[in-house]
Amino acid sequence: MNIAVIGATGVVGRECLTLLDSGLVPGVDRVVPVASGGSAGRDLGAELGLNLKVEPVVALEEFDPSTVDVAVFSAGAPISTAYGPIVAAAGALVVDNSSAFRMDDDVPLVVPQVNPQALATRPARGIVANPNCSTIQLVRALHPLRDIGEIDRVIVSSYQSASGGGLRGLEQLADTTRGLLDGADPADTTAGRFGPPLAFNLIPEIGLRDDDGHSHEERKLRREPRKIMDLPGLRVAATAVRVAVINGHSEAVHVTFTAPVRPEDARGALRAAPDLRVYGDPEPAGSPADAYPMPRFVCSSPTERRLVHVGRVRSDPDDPHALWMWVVADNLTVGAALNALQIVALAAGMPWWR
Ligand code: 11C
Repeated sequence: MNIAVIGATGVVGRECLTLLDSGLVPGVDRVVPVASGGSAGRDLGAELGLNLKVEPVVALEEFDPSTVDVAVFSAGAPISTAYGPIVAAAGALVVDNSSAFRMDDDVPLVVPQVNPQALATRPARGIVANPNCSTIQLVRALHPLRDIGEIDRVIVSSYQSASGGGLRGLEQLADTTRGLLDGADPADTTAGRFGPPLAFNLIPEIGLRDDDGHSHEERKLRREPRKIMDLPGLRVAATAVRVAVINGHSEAVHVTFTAPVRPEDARGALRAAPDLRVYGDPEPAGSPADAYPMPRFVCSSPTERRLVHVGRVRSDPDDPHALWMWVVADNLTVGAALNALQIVALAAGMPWWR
């Protein structure tokens, strides 16, 4: 398989190269990193210390899509909108990490652990959409709960890290943190990647607000799970918040079922799900990092970074039909690069794969 990574110098593109290096997708012969012209010729394999043979970076304008079988796009919605259909028309399967095509009826929106059947036939437009990072970890935790009852309503509050804003987001957090520790004025509201400074702060708005006051991230958290889980009428409401965490998104999730449920049954269903780690009762906590998932610990272990972590599964004291849970995952890995490459691996195992 010849695979191109579009946006290879960004945080998700680099994560894709690192995961390819680990052998996540079997049978990869050739890796073509593609980025803006300013990065052309860079040796990302050497920069990232990879064993995988990665070709020098190709400028997007010079990229020949007819030479690859798959192109993973992680360069933002405008680039995907402009180049995705061209690359698909040249015969490559496009796996798109942006929001450009996610809600299009003829583009499957896929989380391999949840709706692999969406790839049973080759996507009509040659494009598969990778969901938003906060959606992926949410549906990975919700889907197993369908074994214990019918889900009626979900209310989620997200605590999203700076890396969700890419390299510029990470820089803004680092710069504003350093500035405050060096004595900068905490009342300074100079706009940056996230609008207000993120250091020692949180910002309760991610993406543009609509007329009803919901942000773009909140709309994604409502619409995407409905499509992936094939539950068009599922009631979902979200509050998405950017927090001063380097990497790893966290979510407080309240799930209401149509009949009474028990936390122990929910934990059992979650434990049976693939690539998901469940914390707490009845397992004793060995260290603070084993008591419940926290982004700092989840994202500092190469193995934990590949899992969805669920803790604090508990009943709603006022509603026997409802549960609370706390869900953490690495947004660059589980929430982006890993899911995209698992889509590639799933597609490559399908009868329609050439
Ligand atoms: C964030 N979820 O944390 C965003 C990043 O639609 O793929 C990913 C945006 C997307 O800001």
